[in-house]
Amino acid sequence: MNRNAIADVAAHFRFAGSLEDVRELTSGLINNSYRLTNRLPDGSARDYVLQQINTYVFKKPEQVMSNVERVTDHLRRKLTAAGEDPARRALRLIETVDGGTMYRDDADRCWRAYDFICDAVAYDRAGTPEHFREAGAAFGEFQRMLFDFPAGELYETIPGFHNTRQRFETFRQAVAIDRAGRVKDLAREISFFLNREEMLCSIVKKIEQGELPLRVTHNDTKMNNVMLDAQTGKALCVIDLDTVMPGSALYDYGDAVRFGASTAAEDEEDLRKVSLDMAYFRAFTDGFVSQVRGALTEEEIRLLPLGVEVLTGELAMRFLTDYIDGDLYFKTSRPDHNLIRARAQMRLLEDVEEKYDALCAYTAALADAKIQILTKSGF
Ligand code: GN1
Ligand code: MG
Repeated sequence: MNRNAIADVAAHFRFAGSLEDVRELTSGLINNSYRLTNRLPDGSARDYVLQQINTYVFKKPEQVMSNVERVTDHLRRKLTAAGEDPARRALRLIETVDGGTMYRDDADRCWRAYDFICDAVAYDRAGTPEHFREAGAAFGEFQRMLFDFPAGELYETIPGFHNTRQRFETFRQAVAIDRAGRVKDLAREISFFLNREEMLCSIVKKIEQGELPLRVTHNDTKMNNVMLDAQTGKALCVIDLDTVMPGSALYDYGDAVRFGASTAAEDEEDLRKVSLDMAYFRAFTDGFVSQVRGALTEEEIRLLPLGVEVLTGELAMRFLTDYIDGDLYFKTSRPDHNLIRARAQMRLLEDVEEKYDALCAYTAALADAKIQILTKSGF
């Protein structure tokens, strides 16, 4: 959208100062995001993020906003109680001129705005394992701070988002309908998923059987959804709260490792470059577990690697489903983009499968360490 159209939307929010600059932020695959720079009367600048919520993906944007309001309020209260300044540590929504948090324009587009977190960076890929440890700590802290939030009170903004059984149904339907006439070339890819159905549905099954508890989860824990302080490299804040919902801690952990510990981009075409980097895996796991000890059960910590397998396979299948549907869901920048993404995630899953025993040995040791610590402090 052009600057004037954005300025019209911005006029519906209680921003300080007057609009000076608009830049599009392009890293997300779902919403359209813009960074606004406003000039204040005293000459200083103030930055905001203005986002158009993708209502193809989020059918009930009011429910998204209700979740975001409640979760950010909770985080702000927690941080304040812990003696921290929440300004750069939790997202803050900007009120609309009507006193709400979302503006619906004449074309039925839905908009919301946040303070922009300044002097902070979000990486598409962690530059060092240390950065990734910070991301692990940020998502772990997020999980811990929301430990006492009533998960059942949140709306399910995308029903069945990580319900892989439901995802399989959608996948099968897409294959049967073959809307874009692409199925004929995809026999190998399709059987890849059908051969892994049991593994991919195992978290859902454990939740149903009461082996895994429901928690407040972020559900989109890519490294670029964590803001790090540009100077210190320390984690500040988790962003993109649209998919905060009840879910399993394994989802958040698994999706983060899938994205951040991969040696290649999510849409790498050269599959020889795609693998799971063990140093990054260990770093994230250390950061995450350091924050969630006591909040997660020992069994959850032990099972974390299952989250990596399931979430990698799930996203691979989502990309392939969208390719079969003719690219309706994810933004793409070339005709076979979703197929390339699917293949990269399939390759990554194969590598995770090869390393699975090593991943489990690592989290099992951390889970055991927890018992020791608790026993010691019990004396
Ligand atoms: C989407 O919003 P964004 O671009 O961070 C998607 C995630 C996928 C991710 C893959 C609501 O995330 O589930 O893992 O793309 N979000 C939604 O890059 O579907
Ligand atoms: Mg997102």
